[in-house]
Amino acid sequence: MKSGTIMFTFLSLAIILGVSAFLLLHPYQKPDATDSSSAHSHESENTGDKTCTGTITSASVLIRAGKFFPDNLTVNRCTYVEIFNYEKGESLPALGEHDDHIHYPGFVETVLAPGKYYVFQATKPGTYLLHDHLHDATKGVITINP
Ligand SMILES: [Cu+2]
Repeated sequence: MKSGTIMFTFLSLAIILGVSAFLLLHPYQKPDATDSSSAHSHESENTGDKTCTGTITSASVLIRAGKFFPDNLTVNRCTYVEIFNYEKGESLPALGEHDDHIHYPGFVETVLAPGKYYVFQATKPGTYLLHDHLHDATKGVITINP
């Protein structure tokens, strides 16, 4: 009788876990199913051509000794680009020429303390200059493939 009770308890737990897992996983399929890519096409003129789906990839750029490493980075569209401040002082990564910054969709100019990083998703293809606004001699180039 006791082992029967234990078996029943285990089976109940297994069913609860199974249902929970199903309920947890199920909602994640909804955004894809209800994805209306045409609804926002006019508004998203400035935020890249298409939504980003599929595998998440990332790439890193370091600011160190007054330089970007690499100083010329090429990534595929939708890549998450991490900009690390490995300087001893603050940095302020910005896109475009110094004092004539480009407003890239989703890119927020952020002061980085030493050891901090900033991440943005490269949604809009093109070739952009990259500089440290606090040290405008620190320059690089980032190319985002279509
Ligand atoms: Cu600047």
